[in-house]
Amino acid sequence: MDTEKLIKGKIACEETGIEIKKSICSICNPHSHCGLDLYVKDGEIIKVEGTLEHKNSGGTLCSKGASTRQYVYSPDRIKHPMKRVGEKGTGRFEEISWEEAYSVIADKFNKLKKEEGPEEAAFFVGYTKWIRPFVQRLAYAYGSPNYCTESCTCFKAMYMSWLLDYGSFAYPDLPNTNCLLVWSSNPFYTNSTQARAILDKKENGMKMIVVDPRVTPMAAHADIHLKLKPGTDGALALAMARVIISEELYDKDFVSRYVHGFDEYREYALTFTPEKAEEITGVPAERILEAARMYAETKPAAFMPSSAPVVHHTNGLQNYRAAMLLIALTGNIDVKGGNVFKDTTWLETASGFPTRTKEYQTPPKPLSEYAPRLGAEEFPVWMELTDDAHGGRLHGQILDEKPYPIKYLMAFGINHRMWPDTERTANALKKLEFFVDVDIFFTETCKYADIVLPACTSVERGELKTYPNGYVLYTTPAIAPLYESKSDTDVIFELAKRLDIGDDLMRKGYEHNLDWILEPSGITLSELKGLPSGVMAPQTPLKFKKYEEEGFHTPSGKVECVSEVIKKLQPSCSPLPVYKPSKMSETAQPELAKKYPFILNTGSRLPMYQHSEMFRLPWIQSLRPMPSADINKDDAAGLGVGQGDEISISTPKGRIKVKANISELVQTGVVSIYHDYAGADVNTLIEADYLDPISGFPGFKSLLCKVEKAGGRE
Ligand SMILES: Nc1nc2c(c(=O)[nH]1)N[C@H]1C(S)=C(S)[C@@H](COP(=O)(O)OP(=O)(O)OC[C@H]3O[C@@H](n4cnc5c(=O)[nH]c(N)nc54)[C@H](O)[C@@H]3O)O[C@H]1N2
Ligand SMILES: Nc1nc2c(c(=O)[nH]1)N[C@H]1C(S)=C(S)[C@@H](COP(=O)(O)OP(=O)(O)OC[C@H]3O[C@@H](n4cnc5c(=O)[nH]c(N)nc54)[C@H](O)[C@@H]3O)O[C@H]1N2
Ligand code: SF4
Ligand SMILES: [Mo]
Repeated sequence: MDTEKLIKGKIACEETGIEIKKSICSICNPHSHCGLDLYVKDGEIIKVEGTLEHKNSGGTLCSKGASTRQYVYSPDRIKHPMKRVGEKGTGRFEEISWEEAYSVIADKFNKLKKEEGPEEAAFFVGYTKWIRPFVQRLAYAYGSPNYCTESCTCFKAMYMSWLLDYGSFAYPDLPNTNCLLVWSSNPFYTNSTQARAILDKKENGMKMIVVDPRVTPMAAHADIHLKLKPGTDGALALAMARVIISEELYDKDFVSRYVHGFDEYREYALTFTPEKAEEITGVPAERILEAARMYAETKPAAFMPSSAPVVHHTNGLQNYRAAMLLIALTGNIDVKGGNVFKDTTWLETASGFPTRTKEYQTPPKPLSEYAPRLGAEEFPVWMELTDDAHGGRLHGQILDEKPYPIKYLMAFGINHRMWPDTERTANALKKLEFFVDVDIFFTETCKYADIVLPACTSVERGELKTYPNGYVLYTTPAIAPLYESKSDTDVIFELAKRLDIGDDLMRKGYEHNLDWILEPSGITLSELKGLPSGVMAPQTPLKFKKYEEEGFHTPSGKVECVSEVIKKLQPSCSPLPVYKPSKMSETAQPELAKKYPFILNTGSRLPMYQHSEMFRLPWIQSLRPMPSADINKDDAAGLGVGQGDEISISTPKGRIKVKANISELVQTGVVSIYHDYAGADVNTLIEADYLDPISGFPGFKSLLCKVEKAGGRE
């Protein structure tokens, strides 16, 4: 065949000079991170396919991954290091060299440390997770306890619920379970490789209960769908507990030996009759009974949580604690096919082999010897259970300077729309004396920075990836970093050389650090580099019922229905997993609900979006009108709203206008909207202090709003 035809057909072979390079898409959930086959010619990606031999994604890609070329070659890419020359927020920047950028940053940070104190600098990492241990170590070595991440609105509150109840995170043992209780997760949109595994299990007879206010692909596959009102999870869980206790379906032996505070919990749970729960949650009592029986009677059963939706409520942490206690009640903890304890390998992923990640992240001196972390006073339970600062307090402390000012911020991918009260966040960023933002794209948040640095994408860098099933790989750049961009790790390890940190390990560079972390696993980076499609790492065999020897890692050594940590550190909150309606709900504020009768549920994931990142891509734009919100067809009819009509959504704090997407998937009385739309940012409608008092997580997923027809159809 002639070469021209082969090139036109994008055939990879010697004649065409087209090579297939292996990489990963790191756009969404780190547990997905699908394999990419990139067809590269003359240093340019000309075609994208999924990697067939990738153990988890098996050749599939979603709309986001399929848009990789638009992502990588986006005109919004930051091309050079830049310094701000105009007013903050106006976006006037001037190109500078990397050398100038590094020396300005190093001089400033070293001076701050010497003259005012390293704690006045905060370090932040946004959704991107792959660099977190390095940034955390850099911050601690520099002397600042204020390393914080986007996980102040994600994952950590769920993790805290596990720690309070069980002392450790307990993973659902999906491969071995016969019944999966999915407490709000929709992996078909958010973690596609997990959805594949669940479909396989369903085909083999696994039962599935899904707790979700909306009809989702996951709910559609469920044997029982508990379609509750947003934020009422605690009441539903307690009613299920009541059924399990009163019908004597609970594991009496386990409970009597290993559960702390059971009598108080039982007494409280017994007040949640299925009928009362029906009134609160909207789930028919009969369905609650059915679900409780199915979960308690099918052995073994596993509980599948999610990082976000349940804890995005003002009573979110306690609601999740209540749901998680169903596991102990039925004796499904630390047993095969139930929820099992596994040590994390790398980046919060338990891949079944040991590494030195924890040691790597441990500060050189106890955290108690540093200045108080962000949120130390407001969120004592967080401080006890986690080792980072509370990013939800970042803007507050920049603005109010209590107990001391935060003047500098070194951020890797910060999006000021991710927190409630966007304007306040922007004002805090404006107030900073020195703000460095490292991002792939020139975002609106970059406009508040003093120095902006161009990061490259996952296909332009080398990255260690470990998956929950023990699959591990190390990517090598498929193309050289575009323009003057660099890998985040180049920036971090260059700063490690230039900052006054005294950390010999960090000075040895990125790859040396990774090898140090991997050392106990016996896997080396050079080995991984020779295996571009990755390898299944040998697994440390799981031991079950470890509690028989070592108890649970809680203060009482048992599963805690009554949390001794809450009792001691936050006595204003109940140590029991009590149910309270959302602070802004019809039950809590009936007068307000007359004026704002809808429940506003924000941020439920859509398959084509990833927070603030994808709106800029033409293929993605073509998939759904932007901005838009889902509203039930009956509500739409009541408001006289047709498909695509403009509606306004308002709260006492503000108003946005979006297009109506009429849907039967969302229940009546609820309006569901994605976050991060620049022209219709739902976080401008939420007060900064609308938070869960224990976790400090924002109540993103239930507040009151008004919906009106705004006029004009497209
Ligand atoms: N495509 C895509 N994938 C993503 C992301 C993305 O932005 N886009 N983001 C990633 C991130 S950061 C996260 S945290 C995960 C989230 O992953 P998931 O938790 O799987 O996704 P969500 O859509 O946030 O929430 C799951 C379900 O919770 C339901 N829900 C909403 N409110 C409530 C409630 O009050 N109670 C209960 N029980 N359920 C509720 C929603 O209807 C939704 O169907 O997804 C990750 N993956
Ligand atoms: N109303 C409402 N608000 C929410 C939520 C909700 O459900 N409702 N969800 C919350 C949750 S769970 C989460 S996780 C957060 C989302 O967390 P965010 O951190 O807001 O997520 P992104 O917008 O994906 O990423 C932030 C920035 O990181 C940049 N970035 C991406 N990859 C890289 C990289 O490799 N290196 C560098 N340096 N930068 C990179 C992106 O370009 C972007 O500017 O939003 C939270 N906010
Ligand atoms: S599911 Fe889509 S966005 Fe997520 S890693 Fe896979 S291809 Fe990328
Ligand atoms: Mo998240």
